[in-house]
Amino acid sequence: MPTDKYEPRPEHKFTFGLWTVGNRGRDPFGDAVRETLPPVEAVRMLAEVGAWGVNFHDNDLVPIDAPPGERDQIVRDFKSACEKNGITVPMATVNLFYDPAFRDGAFTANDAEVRAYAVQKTMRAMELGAELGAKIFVLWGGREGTETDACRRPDEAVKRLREALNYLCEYSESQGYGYRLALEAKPNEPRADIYMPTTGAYLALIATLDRPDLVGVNPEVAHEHMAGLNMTHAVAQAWEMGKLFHIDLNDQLPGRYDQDLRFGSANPRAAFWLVKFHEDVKYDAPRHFDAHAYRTEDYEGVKDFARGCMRTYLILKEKAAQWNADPEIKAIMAGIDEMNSGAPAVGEFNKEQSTALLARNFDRAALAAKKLPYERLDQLTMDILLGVR
Ligand code: GCO
Ligand code: MN
Ligand code: MN
Repeated sequence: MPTDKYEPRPEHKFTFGLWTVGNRGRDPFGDAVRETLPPVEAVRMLAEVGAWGVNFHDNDLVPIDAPPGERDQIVRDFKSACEKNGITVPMATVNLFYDPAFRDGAFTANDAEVRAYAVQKTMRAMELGAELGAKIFVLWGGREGTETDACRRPDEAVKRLREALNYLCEYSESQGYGYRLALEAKPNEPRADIYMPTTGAYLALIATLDRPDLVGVNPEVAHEHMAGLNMTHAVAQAWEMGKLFHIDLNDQLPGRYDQDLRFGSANPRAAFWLVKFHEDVKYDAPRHFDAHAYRTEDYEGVKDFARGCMRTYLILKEKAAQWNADPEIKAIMAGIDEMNSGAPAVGEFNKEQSTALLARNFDRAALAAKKLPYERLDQLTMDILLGVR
């Protein structure tokens, strides 16, 4: 059999959520178009398309009102399906948005009983994930937000969120789960405005937690693009801070509803820089596709969707290597590097050094005349992306 160089392999750590391949195509205007996909079937499908892992919300696997006996049977069956199919469970999460109890939020709800229930539900979801071997726990506060800011002072919401996160870190440690918590920002949908709208907002919150070492972020392409932001910049900042614990790959056009498109299908150029960044820094955590197939598809089409996500990633990975090895690009980059070689721009501050800096003369005309061939550089990038180079 010819080897396909875009074939997913375990070292790529490609994962999908039960809710992604199991998405039934329901939207606010229309009902489901696909039958329910039982979790063990989803695992079989993921193995068939070549994925490495599966992730789930507590209730993707165990119905919210399942009695304990039923829960345990479901977990046993799922575990054996994962083992049989060679599928791993690197991440688990909790659904704090579907049930009407969370209509005013979960950790930030005004009702203290709802907040307690949300924490309890998360503790149980942590246990479920740990039973299946998950080491990353994602928290996406989908309902943590408002339609009217009359309902609470937004700084109160921040305090409640911090309190819940501190509690859950302690709980995870006391249970020996060894979780790293990955916080996922989104600007809106399903709420008009969600607290912590960007990855940057979460990075700032993490520094105020009792155990910042245990907490990082899970940036999502669609969420940054909904806010009109540059996903790669958000990811790079998280990476630089040692906080890129997980990633949600998909795609999204600006100014639309929450699309969850196949990775790279809306803005392949943005996807290219994102993949290039991951590969350049040797990112080694799971690459999770938080997307779903078009509503037009049956489950064969869902496989096409899943294969497409991974294939696009691997094509862009190859393009990134081509970019790095391209002689003309290398020459331009060497010219850029040269401007940055030699003495540091300002160096460490001290009195003497600052006096010298104040006294230094800069030739502004010479600075403004230096060549910055970014047009050529970008066109070379486009030539590579469009396949003519
Ligand atoms: C969304 C989010 C979710 C979360 C998931 C994990 O827009 O609905 O991206 O898919 O990633 O709930 O916690
Ligand atoms: Mn999303
Ligand atoms: Mn997501």
